[in-house]
Amino acid sequence: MHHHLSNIYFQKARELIPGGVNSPVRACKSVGCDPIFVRKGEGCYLYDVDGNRYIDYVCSWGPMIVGHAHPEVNAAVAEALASGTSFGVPTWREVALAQKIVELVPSIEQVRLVSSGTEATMSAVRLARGYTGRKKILKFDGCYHGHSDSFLVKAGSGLATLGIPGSPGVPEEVVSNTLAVPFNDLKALKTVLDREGDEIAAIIVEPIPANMGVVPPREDFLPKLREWTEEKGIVLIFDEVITGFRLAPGGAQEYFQVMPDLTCLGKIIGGGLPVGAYGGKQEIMEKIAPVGPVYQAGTLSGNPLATAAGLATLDVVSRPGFYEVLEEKAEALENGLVDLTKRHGVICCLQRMGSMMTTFFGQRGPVIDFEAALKSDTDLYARFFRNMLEEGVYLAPSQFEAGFISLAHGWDVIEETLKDAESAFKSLG
Ligand code: KE4
Repeated sequence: MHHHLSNIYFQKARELIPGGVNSPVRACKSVGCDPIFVRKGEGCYLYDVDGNRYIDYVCSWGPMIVGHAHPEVNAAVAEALASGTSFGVPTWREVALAQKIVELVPSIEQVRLVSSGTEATMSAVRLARGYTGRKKILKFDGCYHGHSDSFLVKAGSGLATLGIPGSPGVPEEVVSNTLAVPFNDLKALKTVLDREGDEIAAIIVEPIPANMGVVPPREDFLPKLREWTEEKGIVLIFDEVITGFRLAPGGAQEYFQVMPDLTCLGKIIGGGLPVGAYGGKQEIMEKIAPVGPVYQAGTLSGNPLATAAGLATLDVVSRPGFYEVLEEKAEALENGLVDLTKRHGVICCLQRMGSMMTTFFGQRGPVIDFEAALKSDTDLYARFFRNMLEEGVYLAPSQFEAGFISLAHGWDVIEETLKDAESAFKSLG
């Protein structure tokens, strides 16, 4: 397959846009190739500008759980579009989407819609600081919560360390209140909480980290996190931007039956259009303007087209059997891939939760935290990525991301993927 037109677009894009992309991970730098440019998506397929077709396991990094250009989603957006695109005045769809989220996400009593996951997490942390009057926050190495300054800290080394900037442009003062400890490390967490737990406003966590690759929590990790934050008066924030409506209608908190104080959502609730949300206990949410003093705002928050796409998507995922079928297909793909790696002597560790999974190359596993994930053979992953692209399968262009399955991935597509994967494994050499 050739990528002539993609290459022409990429060349032009690099003149006009830093790195030729509007989000760094799309640049495919870590997998040693130039990005394809997509002409359209349909169901589980992407079609690039050169006419190549790919089975898509990125699903726009999670949102497209019902598949690309789902007829009900498209119809809902078209209907909203006919009445205008934005008003800056409350609309009925915002109420309907808020209602759906409150109904489906167990711990959410009130919710505020925003336009991205970053806005959701940034606002939730500000709210927790305003609610507790405390300054410090704690995150876990390898978890990603969007690109607002407080979260861009370098991974902690072993024990908890005060954050040091993880990016130029982030002042030390900003991250000096951000603590970071290894995920799944209750000992390190306990040490920090004993030392300064009563100065911490919030602990924010991806209940199942997907941004270092999929790393399942130890069985006692989330329950202990809940217990200890309760004891210390710390606001527990679940960043469910990925796991929300991915793992179950009620996300990871329903799956594990651990209830946070605040939840951040994004991706799936916008059905591919820009929607983020944060919500939780009414007692906390009431601190947000205009009811309370903690300020947060957004011109396009609750946008009518985005809420239309989100509502149609949540309608589809709420139907009986949706998650069961997704689970069966994901399990079949997992079993098939594991079998192939054994048959072809490829050392890797596949970790899956529901319809999200990561194959850590060069690892026998389990991969329990960021330090372990970093030991992956990223060159081998890059070669597998390029081989699969050539076979017509589009994987996450980074070892440290999750792959996703959608409703539109039929059993024939799972079979086709396994055939392509066998060829890709064979030509790893
Ligand atoms: P956005 O601001 O990109 O909508 O959401 C930020 C965010 C927050 N929390 C979690 C758990 C997330 O995974 C994300 C964004 N995820 C990345 C990929 N894993 C988005 C892809 C990109 O940055 O282009």
